[in-house]
Amino acid sequence: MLTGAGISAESGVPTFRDAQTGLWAQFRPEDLATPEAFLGNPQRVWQWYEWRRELVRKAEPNAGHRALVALAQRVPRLTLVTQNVDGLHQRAGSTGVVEYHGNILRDRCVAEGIVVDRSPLSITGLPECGRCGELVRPDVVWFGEPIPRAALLQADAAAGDCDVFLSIGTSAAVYPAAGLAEQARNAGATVIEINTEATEITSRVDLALRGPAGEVLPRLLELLHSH
Ligand code: BJW
Repeated sequence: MLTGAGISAESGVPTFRDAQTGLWAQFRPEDLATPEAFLGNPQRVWQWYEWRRELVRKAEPNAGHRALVALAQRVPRLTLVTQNVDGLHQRAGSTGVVEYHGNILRDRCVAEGIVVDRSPLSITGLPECGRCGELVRPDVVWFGEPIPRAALLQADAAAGDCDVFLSIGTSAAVYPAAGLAEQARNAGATVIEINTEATEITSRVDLALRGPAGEVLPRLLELLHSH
């Protein structure tokens, strides 16, 4: 299954593309979520990420996240691939979560390319690597950057070898994540979408369940229990 920002919306974490409340209604992705934007203006990019980190830290997992924890206990094999960088699936209790676009709460050294702790001392006012003193960046995947190799391989393998593929709370507008549902379908899986609205893939899914993930997923679980 693949989750997106919609599953965390009910936890108060803004989505990207919802018309009124989405982050891209307020901010331009090319100013904030590209390596070029970071190189050109790290202060601005860090300001935005610190604001979002604060939101994520204060957020709590919701009924949708919890339903997926329970679902994993009900089915023999479940791979949870998330585009979300908020760690809410893990905080709800999901294990083995494949973080396709990284995690906003981790820092990565720009020079070494590895996850690091920040230096407590910073001369520039920007966060610096505790190991080498270079600039750190959020450990997320920006536009134009590759998906972490292990996550890419795990997601491809799961999509190519599943009976049911759930696409939950994602607009399916960003690739390569958006291609996973198609990969699953081509491999013979039943594709089910759970979303408050129609998306790019709605016309190609077997079943579209309309509604908030925090309501639809617990209901789905109830139905499984009664069978
Ligand atoms: C609810 C709900 C509720 C609301 N319940 N539902 C092929 C074709 C065209 C372009 C490309 C292509 N392949 C690659 C590209 C380029 C690009 C891309 O896809 N661009 C498109 C926009 C056209 N992709 C990339 O650049 C990717 N990298 C790449 O391809 O690298 C190639 C490469 C290889 C080798 C070397 C070098 C390069 C990387 C993409 C990175 C995306 N990053 C972001 C930011 C992450 C960090 C951060 O958070 O700051 O990831 S962008 C943003 O979009 C974020 C999300 O994970 C991602 C997806 O968004 P998501 O989750 O779907 O959210 P929304 O807001 O779009 O949708 C929310 C949905 O929820 C809506 O449908 C609502 O209706 C619904 N909803 N409330 C249920 N309660």
